[in-house]
Amino acid sequence: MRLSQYFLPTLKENPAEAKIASHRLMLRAGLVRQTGSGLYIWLPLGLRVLKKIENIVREEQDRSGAQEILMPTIQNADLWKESGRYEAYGKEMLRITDRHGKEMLYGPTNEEMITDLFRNNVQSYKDLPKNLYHIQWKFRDEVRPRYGVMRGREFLMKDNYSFDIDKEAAKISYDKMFVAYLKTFARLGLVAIPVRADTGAIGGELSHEFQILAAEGESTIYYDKAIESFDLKSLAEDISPDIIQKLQSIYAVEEEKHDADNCPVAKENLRIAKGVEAGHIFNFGTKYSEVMNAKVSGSDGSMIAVEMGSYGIGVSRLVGAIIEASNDENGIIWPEAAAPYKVGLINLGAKNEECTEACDALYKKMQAAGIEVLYDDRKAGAGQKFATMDLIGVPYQIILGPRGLKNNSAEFKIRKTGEKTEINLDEIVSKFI
Ligand code: P5A
Repeated sequence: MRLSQYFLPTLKENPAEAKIASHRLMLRAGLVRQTGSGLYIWLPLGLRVLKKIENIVREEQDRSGAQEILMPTIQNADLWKESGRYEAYGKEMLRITDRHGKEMLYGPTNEEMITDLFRNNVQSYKDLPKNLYHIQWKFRDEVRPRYGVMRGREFLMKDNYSFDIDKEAAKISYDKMFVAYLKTFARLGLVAIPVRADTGAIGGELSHEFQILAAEGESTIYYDKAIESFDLKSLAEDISPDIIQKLQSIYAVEEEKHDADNCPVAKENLRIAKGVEAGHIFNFGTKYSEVMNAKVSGSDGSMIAVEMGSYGIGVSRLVGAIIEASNDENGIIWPEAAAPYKVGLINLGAKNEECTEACDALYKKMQAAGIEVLYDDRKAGAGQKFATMDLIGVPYQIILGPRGLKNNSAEFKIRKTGEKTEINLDEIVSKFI
């Protein structure tokens, strides 16, 4: 993409309404624009990041054996009346009436709809286990939408739902998702601490939140420093049952659950940190299957209410969470996996014909090699170009000017460390593939 043609409205100044780094930077780097309370338009650059994250989430879901479906955003109120949550959900639910006077709602989550899908289509224990997911926009009329996309009213969630014949099988499904989450966050370059959580509006007994450590996170978590020995950022392919068990039993809780007098962790081993809740998983047994009559026939012919779980990742929240965990005074620092582009190519001699020709040729070569490159071909000053590229935060920069061109070389800069080296023009493409 050529920056001269890109719809990238960046801001020089910090927007007054943005209180935390990720919100500020998402506005300044032209990722999103607000269009109403808790409502955001995703601009080209932001949408690329959102899609990258969505795809990583999808790949790990598919790898876990979950199957993708797509349910609508709008739901019938009837199903929620059946489960008893229509009243219980309260003001956070956006209620809508259609032209026939039928009560509808914009889905804040999909337990009811999927339980209905399941009971209408699965009849036997032989068809279990099943695990279905979708990646779909949700709406929650939050009391205080804030921090940009981190607590929006409309937000993108990956949510899936598991169905099992008994508690033992349900725990296996829970653990599979636990592992899928660890892998997802590790691939995004994040440290996500599994924290034992309350089940709130979703209900049930067993639940973990995945908290990403970030200085300005909304949650305060208390955890045993032993968790640091797990190197959550670079988890290996196979996560053994032993590791799952250890991670699930290590002390890690939210502030409300921490009781200083009865804490099992010695004071010197206790860590207190701020976090962003990026994911939340629940095992809620037969809470929905009982009331909604989602039963299958067992091997002896008896009807059994299925054991269920639900699992959510805040896909749009993750964009903010990653920035929160990875930025500096100059802007965003994207981990490669989530970066909108891998390389930023800066033409320092946009008014110099020879230099522009060389940059154009390099840009074409990189594109042909499949490298995702953002090309700053604007007729602007060097300072402005450096600032923009740093603000956007692509992991690598290639800076080419008339002087370097004489030696057939450019500058190669790593955004994260600021480290700069010289690179021969002929070696650039192979560096990135
Ligand atoms: C699990 C999947 C659920 O809704 N039902 C289906 C369960 N869980 S949850 O914890 O309430 O939400 C899952 C994740 O969604 C993100 N999230 C949000 N993101 C942005 N803005 C919001 N207002 C918002 N609310 C929830 C979080 O990442 C949460 O972990």
